[in-house]
Amino acid sequence: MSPKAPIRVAITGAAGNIGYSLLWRIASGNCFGADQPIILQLLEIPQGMDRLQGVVMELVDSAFPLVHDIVATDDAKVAFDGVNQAFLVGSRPRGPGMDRSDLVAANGPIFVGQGQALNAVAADDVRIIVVGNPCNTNALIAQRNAPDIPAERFTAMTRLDHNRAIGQLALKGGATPADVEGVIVWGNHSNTMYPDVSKATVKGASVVDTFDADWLASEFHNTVATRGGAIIKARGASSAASAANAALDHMRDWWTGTNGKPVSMAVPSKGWYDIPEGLMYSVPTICHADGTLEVITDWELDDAAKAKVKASADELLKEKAAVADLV
Ligand code: NAX
Repeated sequence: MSPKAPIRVAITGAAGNIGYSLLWRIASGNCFGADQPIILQLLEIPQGMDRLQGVVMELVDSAFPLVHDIVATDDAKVAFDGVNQAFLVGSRPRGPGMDRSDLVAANGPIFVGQGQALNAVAADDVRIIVVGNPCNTNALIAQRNAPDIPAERFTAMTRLDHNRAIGQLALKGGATPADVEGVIVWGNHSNTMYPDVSKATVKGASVVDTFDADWLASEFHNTVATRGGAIIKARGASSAASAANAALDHMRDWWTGTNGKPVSMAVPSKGWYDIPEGLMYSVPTICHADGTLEVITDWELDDAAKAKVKASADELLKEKAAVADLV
């Protein structure tokens, strides 16, 4: 069989903490397969270019057989030229005294420019994950500024929340993550997210039937929703390797398919579950091997779950209103 042609993979914020974990996993074939050559197209802001050059030197020194070329640039149109897979990681972190709406307003313009650049130069088959926070609304902004790219090619990352939920259930249940199935995180990547275990199983047994209901309602939910802050407190730095791992899981599943199993992905709502149309909202999503994403639209939600789904949608509506001029 003749070797595969390289695909172009863009990573923004490539000199940052998540980039530093993500790049090595992508370059070693963990995302797109051990036989899929890649061209890395790395974007930074001008102040990040020295750090990025250091990262490129280390990538060269890693001598990855799959890496056919590395582009390092501070120009989004160069980074996204012909790109097939885009990881939008770079954004401004939350500074002292900034609340969520300040963060939305500070980062919005970045995603206007990146959406426009993707629209102008990306490959026809481009697939995009937004990791940079607030990722759901940033993804919405990029998508609205890329009218020629089908909306469903834009997604935002809730996979870290999904993986955190699996990790907690495995720990509590004396199981491994592979034993945990059917967990879905709904909504915004924020503490309004809803980690739904109504259909989850551990070693085949229903979580709702076999786990302590109080633990599920309080400690489990809080641990998943506030894990990012707990990691900053313990480590003195925000989650980076686990975030990179989650981005990889999200894009690898989209690349290979999930064999009919749903995973958590924020995708543009079509109005299912009364989630306002267009919001980037995390829902149970099956990835098909042909690259299409299928949202499960008949998942049963009780009244309490519906209220949580609505609360997260309401938060996203507020974020959208804060950037109304950009979408
Ligand atoms: P870092 O501050 O280490 O790195 C971010 C990098 O992005 C920096 O090198 C910076 O120069 C660059 N950058 C900033 N603006 C840019 C632009 N316009 N174009 C290109 N590059 C730009 O942050 P890191 O720890 O890597 O986190 C990156 C983003 O991921 C943050 O927004 C963070 O909040 C978000 N996260 C999202 C998660 C999720 O689950 N969706 C979880 C982890 C993480 O908190």
